[in-house]
This record gives sequence, C-alpha cells and structure tokens, in this order.
Amino acid sequence: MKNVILLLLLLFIIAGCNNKKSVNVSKPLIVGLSQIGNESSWRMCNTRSIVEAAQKAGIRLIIDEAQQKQENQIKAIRSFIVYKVDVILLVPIVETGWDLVLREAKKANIPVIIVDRKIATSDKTLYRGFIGENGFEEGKRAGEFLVNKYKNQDRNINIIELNGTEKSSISKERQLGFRSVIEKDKKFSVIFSEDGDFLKSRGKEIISQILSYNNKELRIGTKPADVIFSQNDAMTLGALEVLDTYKIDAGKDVTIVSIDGEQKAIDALKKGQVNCIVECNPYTGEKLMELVKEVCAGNPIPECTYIKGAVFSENDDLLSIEPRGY
Ligand code: GYE
Repeated sequence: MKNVILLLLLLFIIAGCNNKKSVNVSKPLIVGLSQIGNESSWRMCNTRSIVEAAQKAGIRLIIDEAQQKQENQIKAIRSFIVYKVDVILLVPIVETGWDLVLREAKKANIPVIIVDRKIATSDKTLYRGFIGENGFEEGKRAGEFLVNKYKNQDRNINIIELNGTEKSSISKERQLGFRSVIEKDKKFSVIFSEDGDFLKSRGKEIISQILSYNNKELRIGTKPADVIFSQNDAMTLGALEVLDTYKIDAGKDVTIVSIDGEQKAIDALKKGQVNCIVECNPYTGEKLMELVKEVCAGNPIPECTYIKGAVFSENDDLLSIEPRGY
C-alpha cells in the first residue's frame, strides 16, 4: 500500500512538472514593438530583422508603425500596456517626451527596452537598457574620412550638412561626432546645415533649393560647396538625383559622405559618385531577442549595447563588399 502511494505521488510530481513545462511552451512571450515608420530602406530592413528574429525565437511580436509621429508611438505603448504584453520595445523618434507613458508601463510592471535611438530622461529606471548604434562614433568616422582626404590641401573646405530628424538623439549625436572632428581643423567649415528628416524626398528638395537659388551652382552665398555630408543614404540618394540633373559630377566636383550602407548607396560608391559611407547596421533583431529573453527571465541587461559597423570608402577594395540585403 505504502509503495502504491509513493508511486502515485511520484506520478503526480512528474505530471506536475510536465504540466508546468507545457504551459510555458504553449504560452510564447508577447512583445510590442513601437517602430517609427518606413522613412528609409534602413528602417524597413531593421523592422524585417526584428520580425525574423522574433519568429526564430518563438516570440509573438506585435508591431505598430507610427508614421513618424511621436503621438502615435505614445498611443501604441498605451495599447501594449492594455494588452499586457511581456516586454515593450520602443524606437523613439525623438529624444524627449517619453517619461509619462514610460511611467505608466513601469506601473503596469512591463519592462521597456529602448531600441536604435536614445531617450533623454532623468529617471533611468523607466527602461531596462538601450540597444542601437553609436551615433557620435558614426559622425566622427565621417569627419575622419574628410580630414584624411583633404590632409594635403591647403585651402578652405566648405561643407553642406544634411541632418536627420530634428530632435532625434541619432541626428544630434551624428552631428556632434562629425563636428568634434572637423572643428579641430580650421580649413573645414559647415556653410549650410538643414534637417532632412532622413527622407530621400528631403535630400532632393534641400539640394535642389540650393541649386535653383544659386543659378545652378552648388554654393552658399559666394562660398562653393566642396562636400555634402548626409546623415543617411536615403537623403544622399535624393541629393545624387538632383546633382545628376544639374550635371554636377558627384564624387568628383563635390565629395559625398553618407551613413547607413544600403545597396543603392554602395552601388553609387562603386561608381565613384559617393566617396565614403559609414556603415550603420540595421540587423539588430537577434541581439534584441536575446535581450528580451534576459529581461523576461528577470535578469538585468547592459545599460547600453552598441551595434558595430564598418566604414566603406573610395580607399578600399570595393569588390569585397558583400551584398547588403537591403
Ligand atoms: O540611419 C536612417 C533611419 O535611426 C539609425 O534612421 C537610424 C537612422 C538611419 O531612417 O536611415
């Protein structure tokens, strides 16, 4: 009798363990991603990378694309809270204005990971960690390319700067990094700087305004532009289209420096129309899912995880660049 009871008890324990396991397996993690929108090929590739990595990890991903509006992102986060997702991933279009909604997430006990761009907040407990690129480093590398390219030239080098989205951390960082390098060398000056929102259409618009205002010459006042530094490939590709219409030889008459590394820009680099591209890697999905799992397991994650990138330039063996996939 005693043995039978023991056996029953054992079976009960085993069944209990199995049960627990199957409950976990049948309930995948649910993650809400508030993505900015579709402003560039980089962004679309980034979303794809996150979707594929979630699928691979067996994580259910709910995506909201905010069409470049912070208020849509805030609404999305609120709906993720109502839905009681396990983790919220936020790609913040701009740096500030998140505290209130992130406090709501914290109150609901839903951990938040900040992705790709940073937020400015005095309360670091509102999110678990950040994963994305080091914009300051990217800007610095763009500046270093120019310093090196013009090292033997004793003349003024005038730069037109196309920035990304106003008030975004990434645009600020890239500009600060870039300027921290070129400002050390007196021959460089930024003669024009405007926000192009990371959009191809804006890159096109800004450069065509300059050209039509200046009688088809790429200059600001009396200063001819030697360089266009564009903070992403989408704006660069827009600028290239306009330069081509005006028969300005991009890559020769004007040096073009860009950031990202999408295929079309790499092709332009190979053709000599672009001089340098600082890579910004959009394939962040897998690393991100690792962080999601850590957070769900109750483990801390690093405050900041940077994704590394290369620099592709006219000084390199361009044939060795692998297809970019976007
Ligand atoms: O460079 C650009 C995109 O935030 C790093 O946003 C990202 C930038 C990327 O639209 O192409």
